[in-house]
Amino acid sequence: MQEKLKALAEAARRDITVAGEPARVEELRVRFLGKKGELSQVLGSMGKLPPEERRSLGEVANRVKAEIESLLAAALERAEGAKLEAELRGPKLDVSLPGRGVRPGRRHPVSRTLEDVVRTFARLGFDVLHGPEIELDYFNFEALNLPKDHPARDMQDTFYVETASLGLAKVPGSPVLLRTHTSPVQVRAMLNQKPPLRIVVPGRVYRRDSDLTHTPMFHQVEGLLVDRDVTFAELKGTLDAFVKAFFGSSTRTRFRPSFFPFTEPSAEVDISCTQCGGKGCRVCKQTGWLEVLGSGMVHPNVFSASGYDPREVTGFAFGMGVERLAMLRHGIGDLRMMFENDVRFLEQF
Ligand code: 2NM
Repeated sequence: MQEKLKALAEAARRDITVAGEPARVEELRVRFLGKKGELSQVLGSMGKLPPEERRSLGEVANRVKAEIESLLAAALERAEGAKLEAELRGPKLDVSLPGRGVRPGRRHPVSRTLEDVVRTFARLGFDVLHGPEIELDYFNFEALNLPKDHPARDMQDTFYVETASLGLAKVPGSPVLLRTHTSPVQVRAMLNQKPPLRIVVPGRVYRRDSDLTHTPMFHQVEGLLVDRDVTFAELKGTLDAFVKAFFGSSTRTRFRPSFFPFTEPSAEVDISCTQCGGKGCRVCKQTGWLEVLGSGMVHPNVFSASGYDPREVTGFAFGMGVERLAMLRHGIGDLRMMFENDVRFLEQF
């Protein structure tokens, strides 16, 4: 029996001192000290021994048990320390890697273009004005000389707001809609301040239009200059100065007759192609020209509806689409990219 205990102690020292993991230490505790372990087995057969031998054997067994317990405790501490160190050193966390840093964001190409247009007109002496995107039919259409049967006023082309559900049913007379252009802000400006007036109005506008080249929301910058004796020559000079400042000093302009209900006469403004300089290419469809602005002399009816006397003042107005300008400027071929918010697209500007 004594021999068996010595052999047991020997085996325990040999195996426990080399146990490397906490799970292995637990396995050895069960093997040596568990209910059905090796020590229990030796002690189980002690019953048959005479009392004296039993006592001396008991002392030896207690010493062996105490030694195994302390071996296990030491092994467990060692194994857990090693495990923790392995985790800290392991591939999960490399504390020596350089940080990833925070990449700065940037303005959307549409916002940047809009700000550049506004800044250019600010340098020409224009004030910047903003107004509501939810408008009265009166300011958006009626005051701008758009007759009741004009196609732009159709349900198909304009987003009307259901005023009843908003508790706005008592707005006197005028339906409510999402503005289709920023011109209503200019009407509000004329109603609010006396001439002379020199303003640009940037902002979002809404039209029921959605295909390859149209989105239901887009951005416009419109401008208005009113004073005594303003002529078409000043319209041409101002827009030519804008185009040269914005697209480059070698850019040329061309004015073509056109029609808008709120201006008379009206003109489309083309610029020499930013891509080929006017020789003809894919971007300008071989014409050498790109259409970028609408313009004209403010219609007398617009002045009358806005509280200005058309016998005392004249003025010119103009408007442009910001998405289109941004696309021309950066050679972007697909309008939809402007609205997808894909960082791989956005971080190029
Ligand atoms: C355009 C083209 C021509 C325009 C007219 C006015 C107002 F309010 F003064 F009557 N604002 N903007 C105008 C004129 C806008 O955009 C293509």
